[in-house]
Amino acid sequence: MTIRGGTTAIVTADLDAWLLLPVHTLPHVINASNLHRPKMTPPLATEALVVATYSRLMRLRLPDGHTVIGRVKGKKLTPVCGDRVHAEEILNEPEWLITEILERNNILSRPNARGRPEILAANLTCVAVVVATTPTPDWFILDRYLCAAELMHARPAIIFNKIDLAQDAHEYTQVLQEFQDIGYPVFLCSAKQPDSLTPLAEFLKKHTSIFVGQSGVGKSSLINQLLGEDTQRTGAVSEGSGEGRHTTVNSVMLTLPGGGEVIDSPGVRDFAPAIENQETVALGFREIEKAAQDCRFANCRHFEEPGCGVKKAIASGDISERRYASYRRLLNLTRKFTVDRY
Ligand SMILES: Nc1nc2c(ncn2[C@@H]2O[C@H](COP(=O)(O)OP(=O)(O)OP(=O)(O)O)[C@@H](O)[C@H]2O)c(=O)[nH]1
Ligand SMILES: [Mg+2]
Ligand SMILES: [Zn+2]
Repeated sequence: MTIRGGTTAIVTADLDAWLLLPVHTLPHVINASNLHRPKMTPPLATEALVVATYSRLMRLRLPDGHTVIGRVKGKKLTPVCGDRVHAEEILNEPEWLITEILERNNILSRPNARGRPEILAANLTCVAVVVATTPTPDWFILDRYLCAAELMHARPAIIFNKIDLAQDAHEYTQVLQEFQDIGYPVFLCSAKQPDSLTPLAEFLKKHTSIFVGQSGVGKSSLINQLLGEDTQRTGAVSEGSGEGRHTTVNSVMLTLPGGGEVIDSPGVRDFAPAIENQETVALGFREIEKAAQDCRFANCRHFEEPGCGVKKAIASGDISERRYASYRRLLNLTRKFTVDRY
């Protein structure tokens, strides 16, 4: 603790600590590097990367690698983790001011309760969906994340975690094989067995990734193991419900020692991508999109239309019934959101 100008400021080189503090104390948390700037130096303005969000406060990484706390200017801007922003130093204040979000390459979003898209993260090259032996995998959620990744032109990947707990691996191999057959990389991992993470670490090197998935699947545990230190808090799965406890509450981007950036994100109960119109849904299911080239009608939705290439591919076993059911479910959901919105 340092007393400065009558206010108590927490000086922390490790800014992870500030995320754990109550909101009202956050404005007083400042970076040690700020303190050492001579008072009369004119304020800096620069591009910065949002590496953590906590309501209207963000942790920013400056081009020199230092991190500072940024506050968002006005009410309209809503930066998310992964955003590149324009930030300005505020004279005699510890925080920086975020004045602009620079153009995004892509966004990961989902509809909020009112059906409007809520942006979860930006500028990703990979969406890594984590599933595990516990809590029980929800394959439909996995399909929807893969769909979101396809639509935002990010590389989709599947991480199957807690293989140390798998009593009977065969239980999962069939469905995981299905994903592999349509070209999705599947990494079998255990956060308790560091050697199991070598192929995953190699893959993540090239990417700015986000780890997403149900609460309790081990997103934060995997990231800690990849980092080689316990940076992220983890929490046991509830014995009663078998569900995770939503331990991670905000998105944080971390740099992996072997290369690559990865965002740890809060676990979900459900997920659906925000999709503008029903025609777009098939683009998120790569094998359906491929088979649709053979449909007689260009606007075929692959329901009961005659001459449907997708139905043919299901009959011949080239497309799995489960994935097709998933497509139908997401189509219905998208209809609900797009109709309800107007
Ligand atoms: N046996 C075993 N336990 C694991 C493994 N990975 C994570 N766990 C445990 O699973 C529980 C949940 O792990 P977390 O890392 O907090 O899960 P999370 O996905 O980050 O959860 P949220 O932050 O709530 O979304 C913890 O008790 C971990 O110790 C694993 O590979 N094997
Ligand atoms: Mg977590
Ligand atoms: Zn069709």
